[in-house]
Amino acid sequence: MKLLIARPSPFARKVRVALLEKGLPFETRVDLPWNPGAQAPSLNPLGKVPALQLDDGRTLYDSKVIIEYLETLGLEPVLLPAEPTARVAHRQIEALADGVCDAVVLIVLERARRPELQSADWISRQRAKVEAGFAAADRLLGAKTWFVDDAFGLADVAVGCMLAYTALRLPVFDWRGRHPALAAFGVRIESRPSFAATRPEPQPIQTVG
Ligand SMILES: N[C@@H](CCC(=O)N[C@@H](CS)C(=O)NCC(=O)O)C(=O)O
Repeated sequence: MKLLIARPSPFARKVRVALLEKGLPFETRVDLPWNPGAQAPSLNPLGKVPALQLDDGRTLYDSKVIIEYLETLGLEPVLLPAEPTARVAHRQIEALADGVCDAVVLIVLERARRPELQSADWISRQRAKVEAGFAAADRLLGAKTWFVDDAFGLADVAVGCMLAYTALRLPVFDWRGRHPALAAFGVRIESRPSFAATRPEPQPIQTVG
């Protein structure tokens, strides 16, 4: 399997973590989908990473679909339990974490525009989503170790990726000070080998617009 990623991408990181957790061998290709000459459009009509090329010739895109596929392989650990209530809870928290990451991406892109084109209102709107998303994640975690049924799973992977990505791209947001339980969760999850091996790194994007 070949996985197209960008080094900072929280969506690609979710898939990298899932592959590592399940012990599946894969080859990584690094792209920068925002820049001219990116490989992503040749694998995903939406021009986004991650995209996973399977050995049988199929290509899967969108992290949620890729992880759904990986789950069908029947390998431990199970990240998405079959039991409906737990499964929906994992998916809900994944949607929350991915939505926060989408908002952070929009802030990064807005700030990459020429200063006279940037909208402070747009940035504030996205920042409000980030802050509300963190508050919701904090409430959902409560005093637990892991988000759903106190067993490591997809919700934890998604929130772990959200925390590190926000720390990288929006360092002015002091979520650790505001949400100590999430900060402790971040330390806990980053100590897993799958997380330690996939820490997000910045890649420069060219000015947009
Ligand atoms: N819903 C998608 C989101 C993927 C996504 O937004 N990836 C970003 C990088 S973090 C991207 O490739 N963006 C390029 C673009 O929008 O042109 C997923 O979960 O895979």
